[in-house]
This record gives sequence, structure tokens and C-alpha cells, in this order.
Amino acid sequence: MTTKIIHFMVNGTLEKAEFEADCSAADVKDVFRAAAEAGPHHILKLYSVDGGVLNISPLLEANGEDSYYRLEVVASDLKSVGMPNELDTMEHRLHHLESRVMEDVGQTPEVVCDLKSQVESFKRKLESVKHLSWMELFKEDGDHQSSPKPRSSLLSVQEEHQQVRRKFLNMSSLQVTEEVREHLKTPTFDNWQWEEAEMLVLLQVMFTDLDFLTAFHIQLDVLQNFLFQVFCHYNNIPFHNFRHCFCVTQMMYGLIWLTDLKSKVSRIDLLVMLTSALCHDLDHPGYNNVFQINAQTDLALRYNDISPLENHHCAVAFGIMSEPECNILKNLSSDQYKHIRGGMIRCILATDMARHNEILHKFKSIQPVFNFTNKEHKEVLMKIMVKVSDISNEARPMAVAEPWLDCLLQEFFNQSDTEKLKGLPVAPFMDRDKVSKPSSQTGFIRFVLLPLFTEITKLFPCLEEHILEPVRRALDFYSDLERAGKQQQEEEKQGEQEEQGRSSAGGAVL
Ligand code: BYE
Ligand code: ZN
Repeated sequence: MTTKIIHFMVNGTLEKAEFEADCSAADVKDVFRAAAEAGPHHILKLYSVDGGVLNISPLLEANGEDSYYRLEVVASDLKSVGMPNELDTMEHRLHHLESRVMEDVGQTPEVVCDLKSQVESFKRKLESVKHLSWMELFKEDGDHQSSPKPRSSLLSVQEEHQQVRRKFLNMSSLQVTEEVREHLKTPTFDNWQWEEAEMLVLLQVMFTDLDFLTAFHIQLDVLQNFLFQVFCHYNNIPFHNFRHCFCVTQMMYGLIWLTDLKSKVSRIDLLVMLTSALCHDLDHPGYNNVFQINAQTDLALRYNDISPLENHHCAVAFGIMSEPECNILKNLSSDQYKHIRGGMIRCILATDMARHNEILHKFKSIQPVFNFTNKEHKEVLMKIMVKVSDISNEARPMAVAEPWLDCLLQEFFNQSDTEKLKGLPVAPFMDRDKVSKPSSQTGFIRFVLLPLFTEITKLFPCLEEHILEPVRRALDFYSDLERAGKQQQEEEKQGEQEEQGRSSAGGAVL
């Protein structure tokens, strides 16, 4: 069979495509679409050497390497990328169908009514999803009553923040009872009971009870301004929000007490770890690094695709501290400041899960000879402690942990929905059509949490009961659910087969 070789330039690289003589136009288009990393609705244009537009078809003439064609994605007509256009067409066709049936029958049949209401409800759903606002369907104010009210203008977010600030400042950390202070030092603490202003007070308690205010000459009003700004710089998204920041900081605080870390590392390193936990997801947009890179967002552009989010979280942290009234580090010597800045950058950048294996392996290799006075050992431990705190939801009581998984999947699904609409690659673990809660969690616990928690427990045996045991129980819980789910699927399949058997037997009798 004869093949044709086409040379073309796309996104700055010279590519070569090979076609069978009898392939279809769609095959040819698919090859070019893949080479341009374009989605199904992008418009592709192929130009000859002299700039003329070529028809992308099997009849395309073969060319040489030095007379290559130029392939461009000229436009991504947003309206045609996803549903809106199809929705319009559907509505139009339904309307047409309805009027024709009306002429014949004199009334709208039930099935057309059903279809109409389905299209209507789907449209309303799309209109209420803020993160799809780039489709230009999103309606800011509820001219439809049933959907939840989105947080509307910028002003009202600021007003909400000011209310939290007033509440926070009107509360005194003295109102936090001894019982709560003690509970705050354990992983069993229930984060869901507290509202935003209360979490700010509890964070203030953590800084005071570790004696950071006296040790580093932090004025109370500066700490409060700092904490409030941290709160303001977390976004209102399902998972990576201020409550996640609070949980991670609280877990770090618990680990510090449980392991008696105060007697093993300097107080300045404790400050680095607690503040890193507090700042580690600042201004998270709800879309991960892979999305940032694939969608070529401003963040990916700014940080050259290198941990764009973590670099941003850290930059926002130091941006907040660049205001003197929020700068909890302002009374430190420049050497101390440098030490803390270096430490925080290392700890926050270490939360990029793409580096998980690299960091865990390093820790594993030094674990047998671990020495708290060795600078390199201590720095790896600090990264590990922040990482443990960051992904430790499953070490908490089931009633606290489970809602977090729903929040995380919600954020993942939002991302994959957007990726589908933009024609970007979708990770299977984010795809609402592919994941189940138990299966994602058993894998994560087996291959990520247990290896990490086992390693930290070797250094601090007391963590066995506080974090390792609860995670093992969570694995049992999700494994049982996974088994039950599979069994139910089997039964349903069997049921369907029996049903089919019966109906075909019935058909034979008829
Ligand atoms: C991680 C990376 C980014 C954001 F889908 C969050 F199965 C996480 F992979 N965290 N943090 C806690 C988690 C958890 N990821 C998963 N389970 C957690 O408990 C697994 C995911 C649901 C999925 Cl690792
Ligand atoms: Zn995090």
C-alpha cells in the first residue's frame, strides 16, 4: 500500500505525518489535531510555503522536509467548544418538533414535554456553575430561584471578610477553654465545629502556646493582622480553602506536641513549620499544576511550569509579610529572617505531590542514621512533617475525614469538567465517570499514606497510635466498601442477564 509523508511545522516544532493512500479525511484531521494538541472543536488551518490555505484531506500533496507546511490553531470559538451551541441547537430542534406535532395532533406529547424540561434543567445547571463562566452562560444573580446563590460581587466578599475580622478581634483567646487548648494538640480535633473567626482565634492560640510571641517579639496586633490576611487570601473553593489551611496547621501543631519536637529542634524551625503549614496553599485557584501547565495559565507562564502553584502560594505568603503591619518577622535579625524565608520556601515547595517519591526516598535513606543536629537531616524532616500534615485527613476520625474526601472530589470534578470543555487531557482519578470514593481512597492509602506514615513512625514511635492506626482503620473501612460495591455490581449484572433471558424467552413464546 502506498503511504504519503507530510512535513509540517506546529507550535515551533517540525513534525512528520504518514498517511495511507486510502485513509479518510477524518483520520487526516485527527492526526493534525493531535499534533496541534487541539480539542475537537478547535479550528485548524494548514498553510503552504507560499502562505496559501490548504485543504486538510487525504488528497493533500506530499512535501519535502524543506518545503514543510505550517499548521495553526487559529481560533477556539469558545461558544462552540462545549454545550452552549449544542444546547441552542437542541432547543431549536425541540421547538421545531413541537410545532410539527402540534399541527398533526393538536397538543404537545408528554415525551416532548419531558425533553423540554430536561434541556431546560441542564441549561439552568450550566448557568449556575461559576467556574464555567468563560462559556459566557453563567448568570451572576439568581433570575432562577432553585439554584444556590453564588457569592456575588467582590464587595460582598470584602464585607464578609470584614465581618469575620470584627468577630475575630472581638473574641479573646482567653475565651478558649483549657479543654479546647488540649484537644487542639491532637489529631482527633473536629475542624467542622468552628466558624472562620473561631479558627482564627485557635490559630492565634497555637502561636501563643508555642511561645512564638515572646520568643520572636511578635506584637499581638501584628499576628492578628497577619492571620486575617492569610484568611483573606484563601479562596472560597471546595477543598483548598481556609478550613484546609486550618486543618493542616492544626495537624502540624498536634505533631509538634505529640512528638515533643520542642526538645529536638530549635524554636525558629518550629515557627518555620507552623507558618509553612498556614501558608502552604495560599490563593489556590482549585485547579492543579497539570491544569496550569496544560492550559498555559499566567501562573505556569510566570514559573516556567516548575511547581507553579507552590511557588505562587509561597510568593503570596511573603507578599503578605511585606506589609509591616502584617509582618510577624519584622523584629527578627536579618540572619533569622533569611533562615525562616529559606525554610518556608523549602517546606512549601515540598508540598508539590509531583516530588513525593523524591522526598520520601531521601527521608528513607537517612532514617536509619537520623540525627537531629545534622542540618540536612533536619531539613528533610521539616519537609516530611509539612507533607504529612498536608495529606493527613484520613488520620482523623472518620466523621471528620469523610466530608474532606467529598470536598476534594468536588474540586477534582470541577477541574475535569473544565478540561473536557476546553479539550484538555483529563486524569482518570479526576473523572466523575471513572472514580468511586472507596477505590480512589484504598489506592491512595496503600501507596501514598501508609508508606509515608510508616516512615515517620519509625522516627517517632508514639505516632503509631495517633496517625498510623487510624489510617489503617480507614483502609479497612474503604476496602470493605470497595468489596461491597463490586459485589453489588456483580449482582446487578447477573440480574440484568436473568432479566434479558426471561424477556427473550417470552419473545419466543409470542
Ligand atoms: C493530594 C494531592 C492534591 C490535593 F483521587 C489533595 F484518589 C491531595 F487521588 N490529597 N489530600 C488528601 C488527597 C487526600 N488525595 C487523595 N486522598 C486524600 O485523602 C486521593 C484522591 C481522592 C484520588 Cl494527594
Ligand atoms: Zn494542602
